Amino acid sequence: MSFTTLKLVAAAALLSSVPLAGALSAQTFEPPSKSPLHQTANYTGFSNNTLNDKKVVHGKAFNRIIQVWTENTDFDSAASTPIFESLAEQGILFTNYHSVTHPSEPNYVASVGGDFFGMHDDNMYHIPSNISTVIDLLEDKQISWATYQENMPSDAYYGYTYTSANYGNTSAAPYSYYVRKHNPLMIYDSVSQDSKRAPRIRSFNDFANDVVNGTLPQWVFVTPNMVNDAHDTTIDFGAAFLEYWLLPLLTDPRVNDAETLILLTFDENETYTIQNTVFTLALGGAVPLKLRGTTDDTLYTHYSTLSTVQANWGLGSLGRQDTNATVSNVFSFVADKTGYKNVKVPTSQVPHFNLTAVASGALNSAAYTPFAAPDLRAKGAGGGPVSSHPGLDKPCTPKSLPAPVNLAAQNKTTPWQMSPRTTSGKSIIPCAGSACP
Ligand SMILES: *[C@@H]1O[C@H](CO)[C@@H](O)[C@H](O)[C@H]1NC(C)=O
Ligand SMILES: *[C@@H]1O[C@H](CO)[C@@H](O)[C@H](O)[C@H]1NC(C)=O
Ligand SMILES: *[C@@H]1O[C@H](CO)[C@@H](O)[C@H](O)[C@H]1NC(C)=O
Ligand SMILES: *[C@@H]1O[C@H](CO)[C@@H](O)[C@H](O)[C@H]1NC(C)=O
Ligand SMILES: *[C@@H]1O[C@H](CO)[C@@H](O)[C@H](O)[C@H]1NC(C)=O
Ligand SMILES: *[C@@H]1O[C@H](CO)[C@@H](O)[C@H](O)[C@H]1NC(C)=O
Ligand SMILES: *[C@@H]1O[C@H](CO)[C@@H](O)[C@H](O)[C@H]1NC(C)=O
Ligand SMILES: *[C@@H]1O[C@H](CO)[C@@H](O)[C@H](O)[C@H]1NC(C)=O
Ligand SMILES: CC(=O)N[C@H]1CO[C@H](CO)[C@@H](O)[C@@H]1O
Repeated sequence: MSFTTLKLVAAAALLSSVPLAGALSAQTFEPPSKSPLHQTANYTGFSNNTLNDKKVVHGKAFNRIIQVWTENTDFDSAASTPIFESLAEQGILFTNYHSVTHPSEPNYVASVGGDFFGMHDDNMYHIPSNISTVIDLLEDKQISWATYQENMPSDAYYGYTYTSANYGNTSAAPYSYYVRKHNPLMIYDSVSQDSKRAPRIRSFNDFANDVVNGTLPQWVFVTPNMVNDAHDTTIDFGAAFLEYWLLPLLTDPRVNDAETLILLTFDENETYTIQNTVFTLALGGAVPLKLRGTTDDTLYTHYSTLSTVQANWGLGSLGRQDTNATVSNVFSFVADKTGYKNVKVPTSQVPHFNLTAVASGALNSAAYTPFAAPDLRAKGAGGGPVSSHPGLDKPCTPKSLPAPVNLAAQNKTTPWQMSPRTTSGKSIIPCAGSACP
C-alpha cells in the first residue's frame, strides 16, 4: 500500500464515522447504492439501454475526459479537506482556475456553450436550437459523449427538479435530489430536443450500466445530486461521496485508463465578495507521471475546459468566450502536446469573475438582448471552424444587437424563461411509471 493509499484509507475511515454538524445539514452521507457500478431504486428509473460507440478517436493528450462538478465551495475549504489533499498528490492542482460568474446555472451553461448569455440566477431557461454547444464540435469528429446526472429519474427528463424518497433517512420527507440547473445540456434545445442526442443525457443508473458494459464515452460530464455535490450539505459530506464514488473508479480501467483525464472542479466559489477561484484537480492516467503532485498557476476558467477539449482533438470552436484568449488558456500539460500558446495574465490583471447581473444577454430579463451569432472568424485552440447551426442568423453579431431592454421593469421575463410548473411533461423521451411527476 502506498503512502497515498494509506492516507486515503485514513481519510475514509474518518469521514464515514463522523456525523456532520451544522444547522442546515444534520445529514450524514449514506451511499445511494452498493457501489457506483450497481444500479439502485434510490435513483428511480433503471437503465433501459447501453451506449454502443465502437470508435475511439485519439486525442493528443487524452482519449477520454470526465468532468465531475461539485458545488459552492471556496478554494481553501476544499484544500484543507483530507480527501482533496490526498487526491492532489495524484494529480495537478490548478491554483488559478476560476468559475465565470455566480450563481450555479450560468456556470454550467457556460461550460458547454462558451457563454452564459447574461444569466444571473437559477431560473428555468431553454436556449434555442440555433445555438451550438461542445456537442456539435465533438460529433463533427465522431467523438462519443454523455452526461450522467445523479437522481435524474429518466433520460433527458425535462422538469426543473425531481423529488424522490429520502434514501439517507427513510423517516424524513422526500428530497429534491435532482435539479435541472446543474444539467447543462438539458438547457440547450440543440441537444435536449434532438431525439438522437437526448438519450445521452443519462442517469447514474445508466452510468453503472455503461461502465459495466465497457461503453463509457469519450467526453463525459458528471453531476452528483444536491446532497452529494455539497450544495445542500458540507464539503465533508461531498468528500464522503467522492470517497464512495470517485475513488473506486480511479482504479477501474473501464473508467480511468492511461488515456483518461478526470477533471474534478466546483461550479463556483461560495463567497461572492472574493475572487471566484475554485479548487480544481486534473486526475487520471493521462496526467503525466512527472506532474503528479504538482500545482499549476496558469489562469484557467470553465472556458479553458472547452478550449482544452478543442485543442486535444483538433476540433472547431463555438466562437464565444472559448476563443477569448484571456479566459480560455488550455491546460498546460495539454497545450505542451498540441503546441497551443497560452497567454500569461499577471495577477493584477486577472479579470473579476465574481461579477453578477452585469452582462446583458438573452437570458437576462433586466438587460435583455436577442441571442447573437458567434464570431464566425474566431480561431479556437483546436484550429477548426466555428460551429454554425442551421437557423443561425449570421449577420446578427454582438455589435449589431439593439440596446438591452429591461423587461423585468415591465413585469416580463425573457422569452427563454419558462415556468417550472408547466414544463415537466416536455421531455422528448416520454416519462413512464414512477418517473412521471
Ligand atoms: C438506498 O440507500 C440506502 C442508504 O444508503 C441503503 O440503505 C439502501 O440499501 C439503498 N437501496 C437500494 C435499493 O439500493
Ligand atoms: C475562494 O475562496 C477562498 C476562501 O476559502 C479564498 O481564499 C479564495 O481567495 C477565493 N477565491 C479565490 C481567489 O480562491
Ligand atoms: C426506462 O424506462 C422506464 C419505462 O419507460 C422509465 O420509467 C425509466 O425512467 C427509464 N429509465 C431511464 C434511466 O431513463
Ligand atoms: C430523520 O428524519 C426525521 C424526520 O425529519 C428526523 O426527526 C430525524 O432526526 C432524522 N434522522 C437522522 C439520523 O438525521
Ligand atoms: C470580487 O472580488 C474582488 C477581489 O476579492 C473584490 O474586491 C470585489 O469587491 C468583488 N466583487 C463583488 C461584486 O463582490
Ligand atoms: C475577453 O475576456 C475579458 C475578460 O473577461 C473581457 O474583458 C473581454 O471583454 C472579453 N472579450 C470579448 C471579445 O468578449
Ligand atoms: C436564434 O433562434 C431564435 C429562435 O428562433 C431567434 O429568436 C434568434 O434571433 C436566433 N439568433 C440567431 C443569432 O440566429
Ligand atoms: C407586476 O406584478 C406584480 C405581481 O403580479 C404586481 O403586484 C405589480 O403591480 C405588477 N407591476 C406592473 C408594473 O405591472
Ligand atoms: C447492451 C448490453 O450489452 N447490455 C448489457 C449491459 O450490462 C448489463 C449488466 O449490467 C446487461 O444486463 C445488459 O444486457
